[in-house]
Amino acid sequence: MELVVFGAGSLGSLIGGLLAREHDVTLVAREAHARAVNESGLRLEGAVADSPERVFPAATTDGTGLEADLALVTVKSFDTAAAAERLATGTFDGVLSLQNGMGNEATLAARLEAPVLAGTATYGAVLREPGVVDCTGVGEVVLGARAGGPSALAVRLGEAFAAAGLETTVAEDMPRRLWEKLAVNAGINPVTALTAIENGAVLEDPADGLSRAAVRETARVARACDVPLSNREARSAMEAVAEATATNTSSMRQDVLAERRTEIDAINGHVVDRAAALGLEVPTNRTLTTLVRTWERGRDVR
Ligand code: KPL
Repeated sequence: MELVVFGAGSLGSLIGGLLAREHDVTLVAREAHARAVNESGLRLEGAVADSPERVFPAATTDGTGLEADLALVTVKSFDTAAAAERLATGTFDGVLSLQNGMGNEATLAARLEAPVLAGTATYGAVLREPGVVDCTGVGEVVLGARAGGPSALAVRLGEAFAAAGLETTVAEDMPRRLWEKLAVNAGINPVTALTAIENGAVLEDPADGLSRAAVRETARVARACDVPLSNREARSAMEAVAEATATNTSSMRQDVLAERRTEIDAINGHVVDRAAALGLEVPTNRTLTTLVRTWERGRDVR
């Protein structure tokens, strides 16, 4: 299968690198990373291989006019519209969003003719340097039709992902899965970013109360949106990811450490916006959102 990974940062490089074990992959990446991959391949380190492994995807900085069976979108949520404009100049049988936050699939679908699938990924990844990606936790990719229900394209992609050794589930309840992942990110990402702790520490005193409250509020908003996600299910999902990635640096903490804009708007900010539209109070998500936005404004990265 021919695949394009649009947005080869940490997660995109890891997933793209794993897919390149089995498929023809092109990474759309920043200049230094694309140059390193084209010159020496992509080095995969950490939990996905017994010893570091080199794979050889193609890499480019230009995401226009590309052709492939699938475009995998892994850009930050605030770059989704710009990515869609460039993807619209290419030809794909399908597009899969593997991004954090809510609303990415709708942004893509509004601009693209190809069918858009939804996905979530809980692999931990850190781009150590151009051409080197470290898997800091083996997770899972879940993908399926964005409105739920069966999808032949999702089954085809699921088989392609599994053939490359990725832990993959094809799901028919993607709206619920997306809200569950949103709850996981709402509980882990801003708390780790604001307090400089690793993911596992959100389960310990004194951070645990804050994380669990953010998760509980997110599940409540999901239910108000007719998505059946109980507090217990959301909390177990967050605890499972925090345990499985206990020593990891969340993507939002990586953004804060690198003084980059975060995905707060599409994560806790989305919970706050949906709650406001429904007349619900989500004080923990509101406070976390305000704190991270204040940090962003202070660094001039908004
Ligand atoms: O999605 C994540 C992220 O870091 O953005 C995980 C590691 C799953 C939870 O924080």
